[in-house]
Amino acid sequence: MEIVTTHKGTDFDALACVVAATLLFPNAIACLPKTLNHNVRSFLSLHKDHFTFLRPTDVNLHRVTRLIVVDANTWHRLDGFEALKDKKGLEIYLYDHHGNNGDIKSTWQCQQTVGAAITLMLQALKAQGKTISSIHASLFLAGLYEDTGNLTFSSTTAEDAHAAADLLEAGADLKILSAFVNPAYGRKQRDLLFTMLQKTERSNLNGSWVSIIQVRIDGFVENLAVLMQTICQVLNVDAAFGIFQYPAADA
Ligand SMILES: [Mn+2]
Repeated sequence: MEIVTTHKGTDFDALACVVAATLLFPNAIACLPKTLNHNVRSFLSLHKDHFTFLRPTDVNLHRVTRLIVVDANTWHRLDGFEALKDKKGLEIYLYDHHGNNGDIKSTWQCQQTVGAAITLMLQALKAQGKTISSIHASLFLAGLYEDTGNLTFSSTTAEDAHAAADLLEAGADLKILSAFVNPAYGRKQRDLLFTMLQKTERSNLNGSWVSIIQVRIDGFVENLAVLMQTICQVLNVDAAFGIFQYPAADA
């Protein structure tokens, strides 16, 4: 049995890669971790008819002969597969864009530091001459845009931009994208952003503007990375560091 899986806290790039892997490997069964990002959950709740996913607890690990890992390169980021680490005869295929310093020892890998892992999957799909439906193209472009900040992050490569062009040609729906990528802040995030902006100071370190903000948070708040990006833009600093203190740490 062939399983494709990705990292916990699944974002659009990871979800896009899992779906793309099922197109590349038609016998592979897609398995998503228990924890999905908020926007991925909302996307799937609306478009669930297009996709079928197993949960890690549904997989009989004894029967897995090939594990396809996408958008991740360490065992602890996967959900429920660590027991396969030393399984004899297991094939592991890896598609990832996080560099090759992970602890998953693959039998075959496609690793390249591009802006989004979906770019690598799309190159493979293109090489196999596979056609992409418009719902798949929309999901893939959501992954690509999310991981590259709409092609503006410095990690973006020409390959990512080519992949975006191919997806628009395949009928990616930008309306679906804008509804799910960078959704409006929820109340918790807005409150936290407000608190953080009141606490910020900019300092100049060897010619670079830096801001360090320490804040206590009440329970789990999603997408802290997106919040930090906003802080960076609003304060116009080169780097911002957020130190988030959970109530449990006070005990
Ligand atoms: Mn990614």
